[in-house]
Amino acid sequence: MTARLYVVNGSHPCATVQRALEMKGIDYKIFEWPPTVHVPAQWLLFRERTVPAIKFDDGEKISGSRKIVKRLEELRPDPPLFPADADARAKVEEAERWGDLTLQPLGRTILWPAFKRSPKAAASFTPGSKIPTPGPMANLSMPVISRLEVKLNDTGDEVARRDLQALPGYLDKVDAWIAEGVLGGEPPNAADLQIATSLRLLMTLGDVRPMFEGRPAERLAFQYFDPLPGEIPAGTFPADWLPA
Ligand SMILES: N[C@@H](CCC(=O)N[C@@H](CS)C(=O)NCC(=O)O)C(=O)O
Repeated sequence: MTARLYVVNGSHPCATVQRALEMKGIDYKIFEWPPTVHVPAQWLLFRERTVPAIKFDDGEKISGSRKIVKRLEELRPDPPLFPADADARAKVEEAERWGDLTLQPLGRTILWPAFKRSPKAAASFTPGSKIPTPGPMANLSMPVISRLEVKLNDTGDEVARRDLQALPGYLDKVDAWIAEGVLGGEPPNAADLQIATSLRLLMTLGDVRPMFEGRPAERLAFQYFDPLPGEIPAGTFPADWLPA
């Protein structure tokens, strides 16, 4: 079995699926879209506008990180990404769902307004890309890309400010799941893969990193993944937007 995974550089749910494919030992190739181009292109190919999406060699197409991971689990049960015990599985599924629906959006609602404010941070993210983009070109295009992405993701300064305030509460939830043993085990489960990639992306923000310091959630961000290339400098957001 082989697959083609459609991604955008830096996308956290794409990294989740990539690792799941690697754990399952499925051969795959990456197709990387430039950001914003992926929206109409994905719609044409998958009838959904988001990445990640996958096409298997038998023609099967799936869009959405949780749906893809679920299908990978059916296709290749070993190694398992969900516990065999029903109660433990329900907890991992709950954490995975929360990671997708509640935590994952912050990687967009906070990051895109940050890029709009600090477009010159774009160059620092290019080492992660398969599309060879010179740093100055990435910086030049970021004001336009970030404006479009802010619109596409229904975000902006007010939303970013609200979500920055919500983040410590979300990190408390992650810390509690780690203490309970739902997250943070070896090998990672589906919820670890979903949540760690969002934490790692948020930690590219210099304004956000202090919120993680000394927390179990900080360890989880890099337990299964290397740090993401990219840095949005501290001071991008006004100090009074950040939680005390
Ligand atoms: N929660 C879904 C959605 C993923 C998602 O929103 N991906 C972003 C990139 S990180 C995207 O493609 N956004 C484009 C859009 O919203 O139109 C998943 O995990 O697959």
